[in-house]
Amino acid sequence: MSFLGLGSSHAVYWRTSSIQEVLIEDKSLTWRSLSGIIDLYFYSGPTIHDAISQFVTSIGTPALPPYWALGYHQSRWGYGTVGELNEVVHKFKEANIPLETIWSDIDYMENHRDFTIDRFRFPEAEFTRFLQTLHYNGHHYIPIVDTGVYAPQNGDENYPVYFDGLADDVYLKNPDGSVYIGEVWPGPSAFPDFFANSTKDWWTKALKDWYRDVQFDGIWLDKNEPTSHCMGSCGKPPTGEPTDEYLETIEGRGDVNHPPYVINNIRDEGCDLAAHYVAPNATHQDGSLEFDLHNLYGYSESKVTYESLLDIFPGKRPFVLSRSTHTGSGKYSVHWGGDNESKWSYLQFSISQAFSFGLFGIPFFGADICGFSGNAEEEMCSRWMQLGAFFPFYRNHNTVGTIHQEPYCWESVAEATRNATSIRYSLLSYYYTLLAYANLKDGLPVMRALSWVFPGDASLFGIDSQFFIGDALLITPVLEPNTDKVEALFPGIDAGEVYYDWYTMKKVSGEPRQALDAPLGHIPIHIRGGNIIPVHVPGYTTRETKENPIKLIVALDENNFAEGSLFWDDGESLDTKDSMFYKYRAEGGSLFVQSSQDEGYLAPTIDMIYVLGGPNRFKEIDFTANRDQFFMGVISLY
Ligand code: NBV
Repeated sequence: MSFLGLGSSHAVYWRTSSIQEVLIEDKSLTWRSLSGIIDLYFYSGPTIHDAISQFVTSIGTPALPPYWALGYHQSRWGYGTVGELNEVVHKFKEANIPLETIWSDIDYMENHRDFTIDRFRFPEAEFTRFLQTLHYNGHHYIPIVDTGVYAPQNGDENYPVYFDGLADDVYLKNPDGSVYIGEVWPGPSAFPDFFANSTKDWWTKALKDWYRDVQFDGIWLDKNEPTSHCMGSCGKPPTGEPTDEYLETIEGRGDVNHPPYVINNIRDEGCDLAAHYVAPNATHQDGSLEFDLHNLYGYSESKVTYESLLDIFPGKRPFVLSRSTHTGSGKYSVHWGGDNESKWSYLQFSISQAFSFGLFGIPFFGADICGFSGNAEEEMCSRWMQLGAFFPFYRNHNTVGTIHQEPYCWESVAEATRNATSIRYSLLSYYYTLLAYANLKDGLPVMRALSWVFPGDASLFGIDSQFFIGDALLITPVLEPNTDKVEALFPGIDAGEVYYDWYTMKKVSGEPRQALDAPLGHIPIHIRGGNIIPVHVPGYTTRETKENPIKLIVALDENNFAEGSLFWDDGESLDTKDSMFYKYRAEGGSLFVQSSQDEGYLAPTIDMIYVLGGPNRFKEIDFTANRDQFFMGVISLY
């Protein structure tokens, strides 16, 4: 896809899956495409939020993830045994750092083959017990699944997944009609054609059979560009003549692996398009070339996996994390900013990356916190764990061979993580509500650039060092080493906007640009007047948190007005007909609470209201004494 740009009031989208390159020059941007048509869409705005919403609702709004997916995720390439996974879970508990989901990278596989388990390192009884206890305690488990399916070439028939796929004719082919065999971790590997009709049933069966042994809660799709470590069909080069069908398809197109114009493929000095990925001349079942469909591979795999998970968990929202995405992927998968480095520059970059994926309709985004490659350093990891706590997807992941970087590895990082996570968990229902709005209504990103929220202020256009969560929370992370101050912008404060400090609940006074105290372990957060935010007392898991009563933060603006909402359901059903939208409005000294329907999932009682601003400057209204009376209707605030 090509999202060509976002003006102050419009967006332009080039709908294409073709191979492209973008030239960034001083005063110009040039998009070059190797094939296809120029199919342009203009979204007229008039505001930036309107333009984003018009684009995302036209490509399909992002799926609502299950509530638990908002919890903290821990991953590492290198958790090599079930004992090690167990130890990590325990260490989180000991350090009192909330852990929701533990992930497995390719380490659990037998010889790196999909849908297998290395029974030496993950013995059946021990692994099953581990997963049962994990689930009993309200945690979740997500394993990786790679795209390349081991394709035995030497008479080794002991891998039914491959042979079932062969029988069902699910793999990409060579021009001569033989199966395209590239190379990935397991050695010779075939690549499922997720556009082929037969593939979904085969993939679902493989996942279903495997689920009997591994009770996963979601699936992590990797290497689905699709990556292959060698040039072309190296595992078994084709020996036959191209089929008539293939010759017909490429008629007039020449050698699709080496088109006359070469894009700058950074994976290969010679810019060979077949390098590092499945080659462009691989064909799909309907005769289409990988040349034309390459950019849709991750999308098609995410869609099929999403549908397979629906089969395994009927009626429940699937959770799929995908490395490769395309326009519309947000309907089926979420995404991470992976293979980054343990460097401050990547911590900084993750913010603009999140903005981009929000624009692309994938608001549930997070980077590999503390960095994927290289050794994480304490101060950076502390700042990153705090920054990452405010991204929709909150996962620490790193590569094999580097030092461990779980937050409990350093006391200062543990402390910083406890602080930030307790704020995040108190806000889980606020994040969930924003995601529900994105899914059911407007498609808007959760993490928002300052310039989107204040489109009239041109000075904010390049700002990616701060961000809003929804329109209500302003996050000002520290992005540099050796400092205990951070510069914050308070947009519009000189024109009547009101901001309150999250920690003191006091109104901010002064200029739009201010230096804030930010010692290690502290991340400045401000609430923008005009908003009502539902919060919970944080629990150790999302399940515990969600059961806790609601507290409302009513942050009044300069006219003593505020509004907000809460989306409520069971946190997992695909069907949202029983879900509720609660609307809150503070006006003229009263708070009005309404629900979208009379029956459905009832939210917990409201046990406290914090009124920020207004004649009292700060007031607490305590309902803890009559907690079981769900509060609805009108109440006086001052
Ligand atoms: O499966 C190993 C890694 C994974 O940890 C990472 O998150 C992915 O982006 N994977 C890439 C393949 C190896 C890359 C060097």
